[in-house]
Amino acid sequence: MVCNSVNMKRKKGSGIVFLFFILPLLGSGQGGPPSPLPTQQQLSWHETEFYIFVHFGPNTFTDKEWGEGTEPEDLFNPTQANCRQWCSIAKAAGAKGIIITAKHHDGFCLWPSKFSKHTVRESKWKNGQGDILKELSEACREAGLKFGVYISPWDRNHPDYGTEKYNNVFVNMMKEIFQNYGPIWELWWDGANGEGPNGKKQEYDWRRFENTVRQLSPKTVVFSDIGPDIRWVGNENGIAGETNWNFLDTTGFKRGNGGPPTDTLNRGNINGKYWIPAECDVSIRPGWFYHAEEDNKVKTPEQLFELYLKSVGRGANLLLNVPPDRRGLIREKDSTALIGFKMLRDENFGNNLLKQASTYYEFSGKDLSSNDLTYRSFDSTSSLYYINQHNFIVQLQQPAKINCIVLREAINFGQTIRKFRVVLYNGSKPVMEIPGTSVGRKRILTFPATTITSFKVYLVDAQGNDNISGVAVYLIDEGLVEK
Ligand code: FUL
Repeated sequence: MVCNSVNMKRKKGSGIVFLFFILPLLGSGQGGPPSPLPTQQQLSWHETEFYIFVHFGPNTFTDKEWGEGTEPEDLFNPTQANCRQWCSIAKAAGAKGIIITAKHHDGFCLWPSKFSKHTVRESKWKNGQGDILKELSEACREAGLKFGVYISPWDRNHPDYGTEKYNNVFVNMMKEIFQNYGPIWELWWDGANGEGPNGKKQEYDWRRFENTVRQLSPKTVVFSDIGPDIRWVGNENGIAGETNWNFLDTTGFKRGNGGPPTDTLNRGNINGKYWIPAECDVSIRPGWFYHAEEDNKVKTPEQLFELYLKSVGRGANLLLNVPPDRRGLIREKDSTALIGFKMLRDENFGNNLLKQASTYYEFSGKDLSSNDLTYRSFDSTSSLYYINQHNFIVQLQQPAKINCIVLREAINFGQTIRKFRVVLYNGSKPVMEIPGTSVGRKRILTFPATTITSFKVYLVDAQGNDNISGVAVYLIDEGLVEK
């Protein structure tokens, strides 16, 4: 890709197209403290943006959220389980992957693990010949979806739980999963640590677990309360902090109860030592597992859109749980809501009004009336442009009513923008000011619809060079503006 940067005096009508691209040619921050950087795996994780969580297991058949571990295996008997149906719904919803509860706290394994006697093999389903992980991993591959696995270390069934032997069991189970069903894109470790069948709690050997995964599959991104790759957002409502740093200090903290305060997880640490971005997990229904009585409590497309603004729109990722029912199928109510959610995203983010912007200026000085404004044009065929100054102005070709501005930061160079201000203008008159802090991968700002002719973005407190890599402007449905 070639960065076509032309510095010229005010020139109109350059037909600039504003699209979202991460640019390879920007300098990294200068002057400030070095910012932690994402790994390649984390960077591509950021780009997955939205994916589906699947909670499925004995709880689906007992109407519980946390099984006891004593449930007879025969309970698990989905009559029409079809992982391809889950995948086609996920695809239609624009999700990029699926993460399944391979083992929840009740210890039941959705694959025939050699290290447990509480698995699909002991169930009636397909006469004990079934294997959900096999079916789902294959269906995801066919559909071009990423495949992830949730595995709870807490196990209320396993006889070894609460003894050192259990750490071997857990490591062996992970080996089975990686070797038989990989590649595993994301591994999800639940930090819960309760009593097992013998009344004892387990001392999890996290260091060993982590080494095992790194060795087996260095490209897998590992989620837990505190990473190492992705952190919990501190709530199960799917909402990231309006200020959301991709950094976290983990020294001295443990997974589960020994984690940082939830508001820290929600916002990250501004000067945190490690790049550990937030993932927002939330269910489309009140519970994580399917319960028929919640059929009328499925979130609406509008509610899902709001969650999207409060997760992806704040630089985090959205992991939306959609639980299959006792047949092993996603209900129509849920899939209808998901398709509606996709339509709302397409309709509202389909028309970037900056495509019609005639001129785009950068300015480094405070005084915008200066004649010394410069602009950088970019090659619209390769659709890239860059800004390497601290402020810039976007001039529209004609006045337009807008209520949404999207900023993107080139996070491959770190997260350097700490404070920004957007000022909307109608002619020479400022009509609204929107202050903000973090930008991150994507920052979606919504506000009451306003007619503007231009806007200025002030990057007030960037650590080094600001690395804005994308700007877009929309008029979204008024009812969708963030409350
Ligand atoms: C929690 C679990 O206890 C819930 O059952 C659910 O799996 C949720 C995603 O994580 O820690």
